[in-house]
Amino acid sequence: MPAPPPRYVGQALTDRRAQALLTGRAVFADDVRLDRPLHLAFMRSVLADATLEAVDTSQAEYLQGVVAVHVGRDVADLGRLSVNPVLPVTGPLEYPLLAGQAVYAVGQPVAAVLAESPFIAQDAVECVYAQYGDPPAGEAHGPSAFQHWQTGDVAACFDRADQVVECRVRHPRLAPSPMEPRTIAVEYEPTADTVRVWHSTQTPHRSRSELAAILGIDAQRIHVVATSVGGAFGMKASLYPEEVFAVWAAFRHRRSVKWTASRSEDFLAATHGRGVHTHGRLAIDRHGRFLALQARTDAPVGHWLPNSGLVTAWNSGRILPGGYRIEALDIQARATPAHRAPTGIYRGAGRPEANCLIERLVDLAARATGLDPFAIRERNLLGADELPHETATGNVLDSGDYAGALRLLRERGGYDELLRRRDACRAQGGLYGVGLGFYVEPSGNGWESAEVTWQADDSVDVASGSSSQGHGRETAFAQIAADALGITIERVAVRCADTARCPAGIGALASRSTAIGGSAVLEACRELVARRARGESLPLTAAVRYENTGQAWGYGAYLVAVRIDVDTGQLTIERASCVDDTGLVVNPAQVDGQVRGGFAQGLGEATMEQVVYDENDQLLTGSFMDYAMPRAADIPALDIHKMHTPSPFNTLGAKGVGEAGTIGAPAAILNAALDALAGLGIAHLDMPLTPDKLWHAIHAPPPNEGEP
Ligand code: SMO
Repeated sequence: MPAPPPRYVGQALTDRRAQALLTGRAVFADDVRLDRPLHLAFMRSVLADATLEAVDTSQAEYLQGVVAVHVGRDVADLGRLSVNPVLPVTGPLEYPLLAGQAVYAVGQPVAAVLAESPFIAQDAVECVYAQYGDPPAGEAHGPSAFQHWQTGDVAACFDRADQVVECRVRHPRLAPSPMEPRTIAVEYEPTADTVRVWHSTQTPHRSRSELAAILGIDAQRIHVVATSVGGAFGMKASLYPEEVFAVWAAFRHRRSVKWTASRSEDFLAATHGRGVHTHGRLAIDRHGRFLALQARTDAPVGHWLPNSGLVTAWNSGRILPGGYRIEALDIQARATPAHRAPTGIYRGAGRPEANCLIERLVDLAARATGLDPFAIRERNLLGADELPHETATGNVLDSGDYAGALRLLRERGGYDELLRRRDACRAQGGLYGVGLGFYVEPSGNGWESAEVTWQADDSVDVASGSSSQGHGRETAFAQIAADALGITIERVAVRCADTARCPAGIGALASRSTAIGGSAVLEACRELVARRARGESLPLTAAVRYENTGQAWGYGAYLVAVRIDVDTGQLTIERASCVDDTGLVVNPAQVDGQVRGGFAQGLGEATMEQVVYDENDQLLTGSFMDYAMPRAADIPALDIHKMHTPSPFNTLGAKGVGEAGTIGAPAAILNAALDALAGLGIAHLDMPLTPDKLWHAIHAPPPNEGEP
């Protein structure tokens, strides 16, 4: 039976959960009321690199209301977190819940207090004393990783090149900063000796399986719920030592346990993103064609690796050379440990790093050859007829019309008009720049599942293994199911992120959930339609484990015009537009929301956000007083345009868009700012482009800042 024409897919329906979320009626982990829970607080290391000689808990234990104080040896024999092995890794893969013989970063948990109130727990933390000794000799403690991709005769290409351009891009280290910090509420059930865990996570099923593996218990004893999660951005993709400790403590003390990180605790000990340093050289022939790319990327890692702790380093290398046709490649990606907070995926997760490097090089190539920034990209991007295209770094770019996206952006973004404004501004001595950033966004690979039941009363229950943290997944999946089954959407109920009520799945990360999780829902619904057509009667259930046949590569481009105030160094975005090809769009309001949110975070990286440590690896940006986040007033209007080339590699045809803005915006803003400053001989600046940094560059360009 052919599917009926779509009625809901493609509609900008309001998020089903918007009312509850916006009026404070959604239940987040910290809202969960438990019966007499123990409240957990951590005493954390004040040093980045030291031996831990002794921890004195006696005074803390003496306080009324303190139930227990634990130190490293109490939890030393537990298992380790598993790590996605996208790069070969060397060095220690330790995962201490509480520090053992040494501390490896400021903020690392050293002791844990369990008390009858959060205030007593916090007071008791002040009464735990650690005695530190000299750091163990040697290099930074932690894992490292390296990979080298090579194809073609790179040296020969550089030899015969007409021009070679070179640059570095250093990404600031960023704090993902979801509205809701890390939170966990563990309800202990004494009869069965089981727990129900409300965990603010992107990966509820993995949270359950990892908890079971680390604690060495049967996963049947753990039920994880993550139905309301207040943002995550990659920071909640992994399970934290503090969270594992909370669950361990519930079993150990046979009591419920609650822990909610303070904002400063998240700055200190939740994962950071970016911090990647990249360097590249691009060889160009006399027609402005790219011959070879040599690139080095170096991503920081902390002393322990989250599940996706190698993904940023891997993506920063393997996504090169983006959508460009370059025959000879020499790409090295490295992950290097430091005595700092762990790093993990943060919205983009290596995609901005790869794309910013190539887009800076392409802009320098345009300048070197005298070609227009649009023209040189169109000349070198893979053509629609060249896709699917397999890259030397092991990717298959699936589908799209890259040059078409640029043509659309050039026209809709008013490029010619922006150039006229630039000329007019410059004629009056102003600093005005126009910048372009093309990007590709590989979305996640692998599987998701769905269980769809068509009830006898014609209502439908969709249970998905995927999840969401403000994405509106329940609405999008209802749209997909209603259309596939040919019923009204009100009859479709969707549930996600509950390990007892949903089939296993991965979760919401890597721009994967609609493409893969949505395909699973679609496949299950199609199966039901086919079975009904064969005469089976209701109720009917279809359970599908769906695996895509390859990654969907969203892509697009951002065009930004900036003005920089000569007297203050303040950068103002005069105009911003984008074209994103996200394949099939289920809900355009959700896609626009993702694009705008990603743009805001991309602008944050480009212009203000930065985690700063001093020379002793002490964190200097431990609160929002010191770490600048973009506010609504900082974010300009963004003109969004779309293209719709379906991905051939998943049933739905959708492509990821969750990270688009964080990838495209920094490249475009950086290119625009350096276009504005080109007349002053400034060819290089590191993000974030703060007024202070721009003012100093304008008024006293340091002699070596023009060199890569
Ligand atoms: S950085 Mo994302 O949540 O895969």
